[in-house]
Amino acid sequence: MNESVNMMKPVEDVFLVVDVQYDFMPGGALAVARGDEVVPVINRLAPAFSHVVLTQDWHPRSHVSFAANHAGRKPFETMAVPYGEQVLWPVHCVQDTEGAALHRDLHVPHARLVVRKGHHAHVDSYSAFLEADRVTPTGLAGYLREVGAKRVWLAGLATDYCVAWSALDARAAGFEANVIEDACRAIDLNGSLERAWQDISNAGVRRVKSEDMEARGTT
Ligand code: VGL
Ligand code: ZN
Repeated sequence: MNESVNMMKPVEDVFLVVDVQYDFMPGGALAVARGDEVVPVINRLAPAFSHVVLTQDWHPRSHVSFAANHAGRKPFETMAVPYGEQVLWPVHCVQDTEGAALHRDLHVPHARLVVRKGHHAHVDSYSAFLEADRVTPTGLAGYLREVGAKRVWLAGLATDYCVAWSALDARAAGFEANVIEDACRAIDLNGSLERAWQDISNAGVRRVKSEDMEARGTT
């Protein structure tokens, strides 16, 4: 137990640690600049939560979001798909590959649940709650309600994609949502980070810093 961090209420606060996977680390297939820096921050915060949920981006090799699966398309272009505009990414987080593994230095032995998302070949899922078709649930909202969660604290990768979408959907599902900004790093593609912070604040998601949580005992 890290004594600089006060215990939060046992069931109401959930730490949601998003996609701390090798493909999002420097040198990975879809590298996020300084993505590895989130690991020690998350490790420091995690003991304050009795309830931690991890997510893992977990795609089949045939996934719709991979540029390589569309003739003539390149990574970071967008493409119209039945549920809207899809950013085309380098092949990343393929199920059961080393790139999809959680960072070995992530130390959250008490995490109770790992939500794997993006497993349908034809639908992406940035959000830990709802797939990109905006109708298919992952089951996380139901799980959190059933265990009595009220507030979700988000960290991980990437701020402007999976963290932001998860925060917005947490809020839409009726949870209070807080993004811990220094426990996240962004991809920042064509202004996506600025847009994500805008959307986050418009939706009533709070933006917090880990040092403030530690100083105030969080909530
Ligand atoms: C992510 C792009 C594609 C993320 C996942 O974890 O933010 N971004 N797949
Ligand atoms: Zn992905």
